[in-house]
Amino acid sequence: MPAMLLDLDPAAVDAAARRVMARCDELAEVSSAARRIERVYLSREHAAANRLAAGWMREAGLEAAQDAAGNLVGRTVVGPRALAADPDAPALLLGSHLDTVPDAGRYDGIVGVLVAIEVARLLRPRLESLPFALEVAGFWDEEGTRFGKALLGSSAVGGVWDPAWWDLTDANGVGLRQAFGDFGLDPDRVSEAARRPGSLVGYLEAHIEQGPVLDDAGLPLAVVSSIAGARRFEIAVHGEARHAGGTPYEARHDALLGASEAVVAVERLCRAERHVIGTVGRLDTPAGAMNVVPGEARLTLDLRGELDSARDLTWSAITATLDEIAGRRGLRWDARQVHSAAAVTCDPLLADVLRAGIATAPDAGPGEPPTLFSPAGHDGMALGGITDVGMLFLRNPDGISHHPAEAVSHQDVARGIAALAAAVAHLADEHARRP
Ligand code: HGY
Ligand code: MN
Ligand code: MN
Repeated sequence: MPAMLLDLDPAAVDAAARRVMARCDELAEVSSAARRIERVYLSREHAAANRLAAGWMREAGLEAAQDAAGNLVGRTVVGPRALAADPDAPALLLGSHLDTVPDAGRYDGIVGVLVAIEVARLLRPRLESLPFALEVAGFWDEEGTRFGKALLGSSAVGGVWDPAWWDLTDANGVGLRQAFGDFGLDPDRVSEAARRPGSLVGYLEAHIEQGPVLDDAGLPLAVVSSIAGARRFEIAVHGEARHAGGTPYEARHDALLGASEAVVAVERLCRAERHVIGTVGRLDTPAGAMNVVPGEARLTLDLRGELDSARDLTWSAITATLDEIAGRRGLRWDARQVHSAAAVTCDPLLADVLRAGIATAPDAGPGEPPTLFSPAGHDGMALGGITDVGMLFLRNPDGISHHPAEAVSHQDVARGIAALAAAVAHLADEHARRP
C-alpha cells in the first residue's frame, strides 16, 4: 500500500483528533483523587480505565483484552485472506501508557494510546493489504507511581520482568504480589505477557514532548533519536536527633542540613554535564519535629542521561559529594536503587518512516522535522530487547507536563494522527519491498 495512496480524509482526521481530546477529558475523570488526576497500577482506577479504553478499542475494530500484567492490548481483526488473520502473524505495536503520576496532566501517555486507536481505525479499510497486523497497547505503571519501579507493565511485555520486584511494596505496605492477586491477576502467570521477539515488527509511540523545544521552535511534531536511561534512588541521611535549643551548632549532626547540601549538589553536578538530568522529587524527615534537630532525612533521586555512561559517572560524583558532606558533618548515608532502565536508541528505519509520515501530515511545518533526544522516559525502554522502537513527539505548550496544566492542541493531535498513520503506511511499503 504505497503511502501516497493513504490519502486520509482531513475531516476524518479532525474528527479523530476531537475524539482523542474528548476521551482524554473522559479518562481524566477516572482518578483516585477528587480534584486531581491520579491513576496507579492495579487500582480500581486501573480496572475502570481498562474497561473504558477497551470499549474504545473495540469500537475502532480492535479485539481488546487485558494481558497477564494488567496491560490493555488490542489487535486488529482482519478477514481470512489477510496475512494478519493469522493470530501468530507479526504485529506492529502502537500505543503508550494509561497510568499517571500524582496530580497529573491528562495527556502524558493517554494521548498516545488514543492516537494509536484512531490510527488503527483510519487504516481499517486497508488492513488486508498490510504485511503485518496492528496492535495497540495501553501499558500500565510506566510512571512507577505506586511501587517506585517504573515500566512494570511494559517490562512484562518485553520479557524483562524481575522476580525481585515481587518484594516491592507501596506506601501502604501492600506488596506487588498481593496487589496482583487483589486485582485478579495471577503473579505466577505474569510471564505470559511476554512477547516473542519475532512477534513484533516494531513499536511506535506518539507522546507529548514533555519539554519546550517544539513549542519554542513553533513546530508541531518531532522524531525521537533516543530515550534517556534512568536510575532512581531512595537515599537516607543519618545524623543525631538533639534538642533544637540547647544543642550548640558545633555539637550538631543535622541530617536535614546534610541532605539539603546534597540536593543543591545534585543540581550543580548535573548542570555541569550535557544531557544528564538529576531531580530530587521528595525530601523529608520521617521522625521530624519542630523543636528537634533532624536525626534522619530521606530524599529521592531521579537521575537520567542521554548516555548511561555519563549518567553513571555523575552518580559517582554525587556519591563522592555525599561522602564529603557526611564526613564534614558527622553523618552517615545509604542509598537503595529502586529503578534502572538503560537508554534506548530509536531504530533508524522507524525514525525514517516517522519523518516521511510527518512530511505528509497537514502543515507540519517547513523542511525536515526536528529530531529530539527524549529526557523523559517511555515504555519503549522496556521493549528495546524484543523489537525496534520509534517515537513521535507532539508539541506540548510551554513544555509543562506531570502537572495539571499539561496541554496539547487538537490540531497537533490531528497532525500526529495523520503522521503516525502515514508512517505505518510507509513501514508497510518497506516490508512489502522485502524479499
Ligand atoms: O519520568 C518520566 O520520564 C516519564 O514521564 N515516566
Ligand atoms: Mn510521565
Ligand atoms: Mn509518559
